[in-house]
Amino acid sequence: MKKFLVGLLLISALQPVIAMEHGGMIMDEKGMIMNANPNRLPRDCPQISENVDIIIRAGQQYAEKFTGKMFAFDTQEWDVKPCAKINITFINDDQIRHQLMIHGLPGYLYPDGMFHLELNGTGQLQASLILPSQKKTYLVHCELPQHMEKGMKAQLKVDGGDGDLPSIPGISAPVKADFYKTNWSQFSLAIIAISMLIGVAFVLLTVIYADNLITVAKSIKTRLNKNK
Ligand SMILES: [Cu+2]
Repeated sequence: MKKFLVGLLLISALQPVIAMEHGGMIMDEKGMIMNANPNRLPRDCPQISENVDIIIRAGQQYAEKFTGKMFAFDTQEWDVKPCAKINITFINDDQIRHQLMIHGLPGYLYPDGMFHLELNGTGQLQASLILPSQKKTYLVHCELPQHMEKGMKAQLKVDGGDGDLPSIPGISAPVKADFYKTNWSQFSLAIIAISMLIGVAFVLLTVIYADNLITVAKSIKTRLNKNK
């Protein structure tokens, strides 16, 4: 009975630790790290080939160079060697929530094939992952509604990758191009009408006064010749 109670006490004492480890997730009020993997080697990797430190910044300011986009990472593509260990520093420069999710990873190391960092506002997180040897392009994005569509999409290539993903800002063509309707207000229509009138008037005046213009041009030419 005593042994049983001691056992029960030990299990309950370990419970918070077990809870923290559950699903490979570390979470606090600032953000979350899910499925970080700093030391387990993929099956096809005898050892880590290289250590790559990557700083990835997220924010609206990084979307300014992409027409029609609202959110972006500061870099849209990374290329690493097979079996590379990537040490990511994820910095959110916005005051809103952003994620850095990498998809398509092997499920035996990364549940749901996913590595996930998240910051609820301005802040910074650090986590590592080890990539398999396969020549592949992994999707990197923020999964908050409309953030990927509005530009928060990038790609992580291993060994040059197996092609470009669509709709990567500045890299690949969008699957569905943005369409911006023209806002035809009375003011813009008036501007167009006035511009057309000026254009027509200019042509008409040129035709009507063609003789006069030729005379003026001739007199200027004569004066210039005299001055020589
Ligand atoms: Cu986001």
